[in-house]
Amino acid sequence: MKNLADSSYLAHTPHRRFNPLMREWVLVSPHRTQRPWQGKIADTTPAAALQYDPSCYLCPGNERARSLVGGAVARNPAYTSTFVFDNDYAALLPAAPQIAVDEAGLLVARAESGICRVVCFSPRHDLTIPRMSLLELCIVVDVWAEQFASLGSLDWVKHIQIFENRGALMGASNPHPHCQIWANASLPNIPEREVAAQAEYRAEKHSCLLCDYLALEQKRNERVVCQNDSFAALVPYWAVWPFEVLLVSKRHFSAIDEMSSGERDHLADILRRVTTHYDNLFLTSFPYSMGFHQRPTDGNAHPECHFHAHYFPPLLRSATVQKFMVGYEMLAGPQRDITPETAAEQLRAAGEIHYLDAAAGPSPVPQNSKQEPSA
Ligand code: H2U
Ligand code: ZN
Repeated sequence: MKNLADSSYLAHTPHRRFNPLMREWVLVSPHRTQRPWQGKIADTTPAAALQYDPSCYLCPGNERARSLVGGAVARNPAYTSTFVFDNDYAALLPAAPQIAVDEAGLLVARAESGICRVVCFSPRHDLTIPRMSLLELCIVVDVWAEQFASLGSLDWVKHIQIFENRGALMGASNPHPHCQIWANASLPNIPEREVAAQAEYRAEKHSCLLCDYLALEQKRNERVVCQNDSFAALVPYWAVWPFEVLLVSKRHFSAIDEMSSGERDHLADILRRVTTHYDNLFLTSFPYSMGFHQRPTDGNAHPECHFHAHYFPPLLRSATVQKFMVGYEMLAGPQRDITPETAAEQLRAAGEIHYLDAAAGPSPVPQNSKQEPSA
């Protein structure tokens, strides 16, 4: 049998890779990358042009859209930094009526309560994470930490999902920089699987799955895109999306409320750097869905949980050619063409000076910007 850890061999032959967090396989078909493409050309995601858009329901001072849950239409305050509000179209409501349906184990339903919020990262309509200053991003990280702590302190809230959809291709409803937070009373499917996998790994090996994985990745140094003192961003060995990134904390902790102030600054730094690599790859405002995976807020310590974030971007080989999760993926399992090693190499080569700054020539260090921590 070939040494399957040898990625030069894996670069030319179809194979399966195992995702130990989800405990599922991904099919890798690197020999397919040259196939012709006459399919859909996706719309690019241009950067928003206006600093303030009078028709944007997230811009400061503007009216929001009409609420589904009734009541007057809200107006945003003239906010000057990060701004959080309860989602007017919340997918979950705090006091869901009690429901328990079970007919023969086939028609099964349960009540689900929750709180949904929207976080505007900046009053500026035209910014995105790679275009914000480190200081502005540190404030966003602080707000996430506050939200995690306050929502998590509610005794019925068992899980908090912070996530960002960026770009129309990923379903973002508005280019204004924002994310969502959904807190709910039960553990959703994907965190449930990841927590179970981490718990089983810990029980069996008396160590942490992501600590061990990160140590391996740092030793091999094939898939790391960028890192600072507290975080590493890498294309995971088992990536499904072409340019998927896993952001892993270097220290073992289970959630954002355990981070030191230095780690919060480093999180802001790495978020900006990862998204700059992304924008630079195809010289576009790179679409993605990203989110953090943290310990469930069920009152248990969850020492098995290791703080991390996933970036799932849809683009495949240019700003206009995307990967579709259809056919085999819908009916059988995930599949990718370019290897994670090639994807990491391309992302690294895309560099850390944002292409819009590079085009503008050398610029002075922006005010409000902190020094980047050493890599
Ligand atoms: P997305 O771009 O990821 O869809 O997030 C925007 C959220 O903003 C979305 O969940 C909410 C939508 O329900 N929203 C409001 O709460 N109020 C509004 O006036 C419009 C949009
Ligand atoms: Zn706006």
